[in-house]
Amino acid sequence: MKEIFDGIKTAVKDIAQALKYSDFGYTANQNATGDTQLKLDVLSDEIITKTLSKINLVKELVSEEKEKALKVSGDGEYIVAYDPLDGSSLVDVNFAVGSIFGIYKGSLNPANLVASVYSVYGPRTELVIAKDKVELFRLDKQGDFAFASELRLKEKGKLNATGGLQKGWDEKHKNLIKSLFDEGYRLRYSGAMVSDLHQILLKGGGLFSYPATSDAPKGKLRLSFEVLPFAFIYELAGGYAVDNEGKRLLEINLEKVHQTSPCYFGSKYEIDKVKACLA
Ligand code: P6P
Repeated sequence: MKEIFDGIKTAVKDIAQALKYSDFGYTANQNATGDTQLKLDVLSDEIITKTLSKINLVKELVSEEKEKALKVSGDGEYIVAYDPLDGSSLVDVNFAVGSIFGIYKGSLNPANLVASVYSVYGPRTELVIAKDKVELFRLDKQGDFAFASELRLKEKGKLNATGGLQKGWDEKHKNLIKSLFDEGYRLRYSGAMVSDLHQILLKGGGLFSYPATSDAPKGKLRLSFEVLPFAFIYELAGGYAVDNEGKRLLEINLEKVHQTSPCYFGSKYEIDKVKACLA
C-alpha cells in the first residue's frame, strides 16, 4: 500500500500549493449531494484523480465530487474513496481545510477499510496515516513528510465540536451537548470536520458530533469518504465512533457511494455519555 500512500503525499503537496494562489470562486455546477462546487473542489479532485489513477494497485476511485465510482486502469484490488477538499467553503476565510481518504480492499464496505489518510492545509501541511497505528507527519523544508508522532486518544478530553443546525437538534442530542458544556467542555468547531477531528485527536480527546437533524434526518456527512475513514482512525487511536443509536459506524451497512450517517467520534468517556443520552 506504500505506493498509494506515496501517491496521496504527492497529490496533497500539489493541492497545498494550489490552495495558496488559485481562484477560490464557485463553478456553476453541483456535486452529487447538491453542494455547489468550488473551482478548488474540482481542481483538488483532478489532482488526486490524475495522481492515483496511475497507480496499478488502484482499480477504482470514489469522490465527493464524482457522481459515480470511476474505474481506472489498475488491475489492483484497492478502491480509494476521498473528499478532495473538505471544508472548501472556508478557504475564502483562510481556515484550515483538508483532504480525506479511505482505502478499501476489494469492495466499498466498512469491513474492507484497510487504511485511512487525511491531510490538513493549515499554518503547516500535515498528514495523518492510519494503517496499524495512527501516525502524524509534517511537510518539511525539503518537501518531505517527516514523522512527527504517533497519535493516541486518552480516556477523556475537554473539547466539544458540535455540528449541525442547532434549531434542528432533537431533545436527546441537545441534552447530551448541554451536559458536556455544564461539565466545562470548551466549544471548538470550525465547520471543517477534518480540522475539528484533527484538533481533538492531537489534543488527546473530546467529542465531535454531527447528529440527525430535522433538516438532515440521515445526517450530512458522507460515509465512504468522510465518516468511515475517521471512524477507522479514531478506533485505531483508542477512541470510538458511533451513529445516533450508539452503534459502531464501522458496522454500518453501506449501500450507496454518497450515503450519509449521523456520527459521533470521541474518547471513551464522551462516547459512553453519547450512548447513555441517546439510548
Ligand atoms: P455545517 C464541510 O462542508 C462539511 O462537509 C464538514 O467538513 C463539516 O463538518 C460540515 O460540513 C459542516 O456542516 O452544517 O455545520 O455547516
